[in-house]
Amino acid sequence: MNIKLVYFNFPFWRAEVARISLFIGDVSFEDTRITGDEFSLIKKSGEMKDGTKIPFSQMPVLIINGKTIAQTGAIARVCGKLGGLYPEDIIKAGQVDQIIDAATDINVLIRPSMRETDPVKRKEMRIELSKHDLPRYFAFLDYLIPENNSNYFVGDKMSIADIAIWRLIGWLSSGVIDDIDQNIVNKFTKLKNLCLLINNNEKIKEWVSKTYNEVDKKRIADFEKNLNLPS
Ligand SMILES: N[C@@H](CCC(=O)N[C@@H](CS)C(=O)NCC(=O)O)C(=O)O
Repeated sequence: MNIKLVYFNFPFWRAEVARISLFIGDVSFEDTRITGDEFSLIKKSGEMKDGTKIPFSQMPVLIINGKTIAQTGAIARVCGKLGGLYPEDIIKAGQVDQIIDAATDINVLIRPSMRETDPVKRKEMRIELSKHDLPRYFAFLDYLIPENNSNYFVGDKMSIADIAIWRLIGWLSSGVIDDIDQNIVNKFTKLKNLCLLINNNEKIKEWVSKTYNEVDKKRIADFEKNLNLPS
């Protein structure tokens, strides 16, 4: 199988959930990282330089044996299946899907503040997100982690749901987005423990050490420090 994952050169959850699933499953793939200029061309033409069609002109895309698949959730499921991080059981699969869709919802909540150019308005939006919208979603997510010893969202095994939320929260708490509280997850005990569990997974550590630049490695280390602060 010929697999290529196309995204930008940073560890955002939309791409990481797919990259890490393939890495953990030992599935060989081309980890293609495009520049802003290459993306501008894609947006104009709807395709890559080699003629590969990019549906919706958005990233990420997965190209398997020459066929393109867009949309983060669809890509996460395909890579999760290939990497053994997506349950076969139909109910468990639905439980994983609801978390991936929630990650998308959270992303959609944050997007307007990313596009706001007025710094005063942007700050107000971020304060509102930190106070209300994000804690509301985190409380839902925290509630969905069962009270058992595994601490994963579904069953007793890491899935794409855990990786997506770990990376999304890691990004939100990394300080990259001004005015979002870096300790925002700390009072949600199960969610915080989930993030610690994934941060300390040996394969995740290997991936971080292999592919993250020094700035992103430091962000992961700071994330760990913040997660270890008292709730
Ligand atoms: N619905 C898409 C949204 C993907 C998305 O918004 N990707 C961003 C990059 S993180 C993008 O391509 N933005 C440019 C645009 O929408 O024009 C998905 O779930 O994958």
